[in-house]
Amino acid sequence: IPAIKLPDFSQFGAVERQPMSRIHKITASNMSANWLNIPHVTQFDEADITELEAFRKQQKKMAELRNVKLTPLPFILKACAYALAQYPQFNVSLDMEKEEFIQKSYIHIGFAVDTPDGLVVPVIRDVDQKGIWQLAEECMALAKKAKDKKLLPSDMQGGCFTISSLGSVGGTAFTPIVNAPEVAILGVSKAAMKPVYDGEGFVPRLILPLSLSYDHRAVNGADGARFTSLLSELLGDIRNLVL
Ligand code: CAO
Repeated sequence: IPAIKLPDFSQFGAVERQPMSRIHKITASNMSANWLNIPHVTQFDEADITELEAFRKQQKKMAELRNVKLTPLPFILKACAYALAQYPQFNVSLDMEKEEFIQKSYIHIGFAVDTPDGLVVPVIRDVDQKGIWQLAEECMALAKKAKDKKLLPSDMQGGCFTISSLGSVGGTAFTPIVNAPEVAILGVSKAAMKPVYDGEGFVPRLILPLSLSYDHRAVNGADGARFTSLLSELLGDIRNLVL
């Protein structure tokens, strides 16, 4: 592809050059490769998390006793694990040379962590087999390790799917880039109170925006919509997660 020619910026005003961090260099190279190799589609959806949020708030005392921070992320991890089990076409990698799908029978999910040095994606193993408290503990421990620059290569390997949560920051939707060799990534934006019609009138409900990008070579559009509909259903009533 044609390179981008840089002008001499100093002709426009003062500038300063800084070397990229190692993480920035790796991220830049991976993002370009993923963007150029993967035909992306992003499916948007919403989940009504009013009840989930009430439940999460009820757990505040228990969270303090356990010394963990319980955010929506462990619930989203659990819902994604359930959806990956239900729709295994999202839990594959593509071997285009051999023209084969590599189907995984484990469910390891990465989550993007924003650090001063750049973006890293630690991976939680066997999310389907873990409870919410354990997931909350592992999220906290891995995010801390990431921010302290202590992640080992093995902490970032083996992911089947990634969650990029910008919920604590803001935004209504975005189009995340698939983290190859995975074939899908879920972007989560900030939940907001919205008026929802319940058949009789408008009621205030807490709505979580979801943005699922997937590799259209591996997943078709109908499955993309099925996957986010299931996530919306699971997060709308987390009792579904124990079924
Ligand atoms: N909507 C509204 N509020 C949300 C939310 C959402 N979707 N997700 C989290 N929050 C709230 C949390 O509940 C918490 O509030 P309380 O203390 O009142 O409970 C607050 O936001 C802060 O949460 P957090 O950021 O400490 O924890 P988290 O589990 O949401 O996220 C982590 C952890 C590591 C994912 C996050 O710190 C992070 O790094 N996010 C950035 C990821 C990123 O950069 N993605 C882009 C990648 S592509 O460039």
